[in-house]
Amino acid sequence: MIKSALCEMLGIQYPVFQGGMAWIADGRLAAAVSNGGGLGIIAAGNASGEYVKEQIRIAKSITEKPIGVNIMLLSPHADEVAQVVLEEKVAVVTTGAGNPSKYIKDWLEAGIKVIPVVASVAMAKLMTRLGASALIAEGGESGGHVGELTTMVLIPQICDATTLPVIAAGGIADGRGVAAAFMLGACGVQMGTRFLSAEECTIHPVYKEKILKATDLCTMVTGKRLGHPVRSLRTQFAREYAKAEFSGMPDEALEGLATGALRLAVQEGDNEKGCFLAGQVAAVVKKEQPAAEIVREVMEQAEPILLGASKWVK
Ligand code: TUI
Repeated sequence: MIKSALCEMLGIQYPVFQGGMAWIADGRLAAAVSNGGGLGIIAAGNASGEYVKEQIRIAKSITEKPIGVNIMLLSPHADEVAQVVLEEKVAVVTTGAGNPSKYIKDWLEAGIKVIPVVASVAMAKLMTRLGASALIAEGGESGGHVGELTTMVLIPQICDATTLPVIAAGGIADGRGVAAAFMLGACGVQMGTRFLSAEECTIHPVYKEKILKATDLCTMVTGKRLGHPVRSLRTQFAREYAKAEFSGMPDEALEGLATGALRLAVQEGDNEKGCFLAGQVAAVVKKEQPAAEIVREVMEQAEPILLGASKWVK
């Protein structure tokens, strides 16, 4: 099986991260991925430090392998969670939706590997200068909070801008995507949407069903007007939100519309008021299966392609 520099750096078997999806990626999902040889990542999202501590302990009770925590930097609890990861000495911290500069020194001194998500070359250069261990370059095909550039365009530019290992994210859900990411210069991948179909992923059955039934044009981006564009499934709620964005509705009312919408999707499967975050690649997610099988399967698919068995190469 192919290995990369990332496997050695983190002591993992496969260069596959499970994305830190708010409300979704808990200690059990993360532990299942880590037990499967990838890197499982607990999402802090907007949750408290106490919640994150509990999830880390749950994960540690299920696996001895390294686990990560993702800190969503727009969260009011980001400082608190930053402290919790220090105390709990998790192996890896990833960050998203902002600039983690002020935390990096403390995390590195505690022996934690720091792997920020970057969506621009400027941020990649800054994180490299501050001593980050690796970078996740996430293209706008991803679910949730999205940057401007696509994965295809972003990865080569980030690879040119840094000497650090680059993990590609956004639009990757199978071995073809993994192989493509490696061809663009990445040495690992992060997948979120693909793990929504994991058996250990406890989203509401309605959410899972929507992912398994998704087709090519099933996602859309909303939230640009307030400066936080988010990709989700094109549901009745997403369409109505988009309409409200263009209707001149005041900012506060628009914010109110979105409040709690992700929890309603994840926990209640609420079709009317839920926001079902998903990447464009939802359309290639076809079946429910154990997380460990997902990790192994994508790497088994990628290997022959990367070893030169592309059907297009004569
Ligand atoms: O963070 C994500 N995905 C997310 S966060 C989230 S929760 C949320 N809810 C409502 C509004 C916003 C977020 C749902 N999905 N992915 C990682 C990611 N980070 N993508 C893009 C970025 C990013 C963007 C800007 C990273 C750094 C950055 O820097 C901006 C700066 O400070 O210069």
